[in-house]
Formats: sequence, structure tokens, C-alpha cells
Amino acid sequence: MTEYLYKVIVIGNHNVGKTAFLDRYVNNNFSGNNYKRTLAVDYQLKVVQRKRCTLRMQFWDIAGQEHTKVLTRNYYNSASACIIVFDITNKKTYDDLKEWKAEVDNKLGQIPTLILANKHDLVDKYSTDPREQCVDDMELENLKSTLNVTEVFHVSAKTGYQVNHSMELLEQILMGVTIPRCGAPAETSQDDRQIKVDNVSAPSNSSKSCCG
Ligand SMILES: Nc1nc2c(ncn2[C@@H]2O[C@H](COP(=O)(O)OP(=O)(O)O)[C@@H](O)[C@H]2O)c(=O)[nH]1
Ligand SMILES: [Mg+2]
Repeated sequence: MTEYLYKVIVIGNHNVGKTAFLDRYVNNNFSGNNYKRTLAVDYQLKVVQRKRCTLRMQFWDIAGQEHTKVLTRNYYNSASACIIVFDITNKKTYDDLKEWKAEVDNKLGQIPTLILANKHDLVDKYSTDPREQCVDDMELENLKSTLNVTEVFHVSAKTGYQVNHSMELLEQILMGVTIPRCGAPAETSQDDRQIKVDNVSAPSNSSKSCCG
């Protein structure tokens, strides 16, 4: 059974829910206000079993304070994909998205990137006390072209809303099932970014699934 290891960086301002989102996806857990401030970088590993291979995704979760915005090249090195998280109720975290994206482009060039508008539960129309959404859905949709990202999702780490759905797209991108809008793996050095754990040859073309 072939195993593939991918590095995925998770960035965005402090307090938007990066650690909580990963906790929901990897452990199906949400710890409310008990998340400790991420100090530098935390790691989470998600293993997905497919018919013919195992996909290991190593998530690099950063602190995200303003002063850590300019991260070292080491943090970005050989990342296969990127997730940028913001808080749908906090305009500043939305406005800062373009800086985060520019930082990724600057360090890595175009790689598949998902934007997650987290804390959807707070603006959900079914919420008893809904808060205002800091950006409308049309503008969010436009981010795909204005920031040149692969996809944008509303998510909630708290309720789990669209967490698995958004991460299924990431899994498909990493396995080469879906050719992302930008940074097509076959054209960039995806093979360098895809660390194969056993000695079976790597798929040569990312437009086909490596895992079947
Ligand atoms: N209501 C709500 N709160 C959330 C959600 N995700 C995270 N939080 C809260 O937001 C705060 C910051 O979360 P954390 O994951 O530490 O943010 P990080 O600094 O980006 O890693 C915590 O109090 C979480 O409980 C969410 O989807 N909904
Ligand atoms: Mg954190």
C-alpha cells in the first residue's frame, strides 16, 4: 500500500479558529474556549485511507499574531496546499486575507489554496442571536478570482458545518483527482512536494488519481 505525505499550511489572523478547525477535522472535537494560544507552530496529522493508498496530511498550524505574519521560509517550504482561515464576523480578519495570500505567493508561488470563512454558526439564520456577516456571499465568491484561490467555503469548527465537505476537496486536490484552479500540481513541482513513503513509483500526472 503506497503512502503519500503532504504538508498543508494553515494561516490567518489570531483567534479566527485555525486550531479549532483542525481539531474538528482531525479529532471531530471542539473545545470551546479551552484552546491554548498556539505559540509558534502546532502540527496535526490526518490520515485518510483510500482503496489503493494512504494519504497523510500534516497540517502546520501557526500562531497568527500580527508579528508572525512574515513567517520564515522554512514554514512554507515544500507545502503542497494552503488553507487561509478568517472569522466571518470580523472584518479585519477578512481584510487581511490578501496579505496572507500575497505572503504565500511570495514564498511558494501559486499553490492550491482554500479560504475558510469560519464561525458560520454565529451568522447562521437559525442562530437565536445571529451576528452580522462581515462580507456578503457575492464578494466571497469573487475572492476566487480576485485572490486567485481554488475555493471558498463557509465553515464552522463549532458545529462542524462544511468541515468534512471542504476538506474532501483538499483531499481530492492532493490526490490529483481535481485539478485546482491555480497552481496545477503537474505544472509546478508537485512531485517535490509529494513525499512518497514507500518505494512504489509516484503518479506522473496529477490529473489522474493516485489512489484510485
Ligand atoms: N462560535 C464559534 N467559535 C469558534 C469557532 N472556531 C473557533 N472558535 C472560537 O474562537 C476562539 C479562537 O479559536 P482558535 O482555534 O484558538 O483560533 P486560532 O488562534 O486561529 O487558532 C476560541 O475561543 C474558539 O472556541 C466557530 O466555528 N464558532
Ligand atoms: Mg491556534
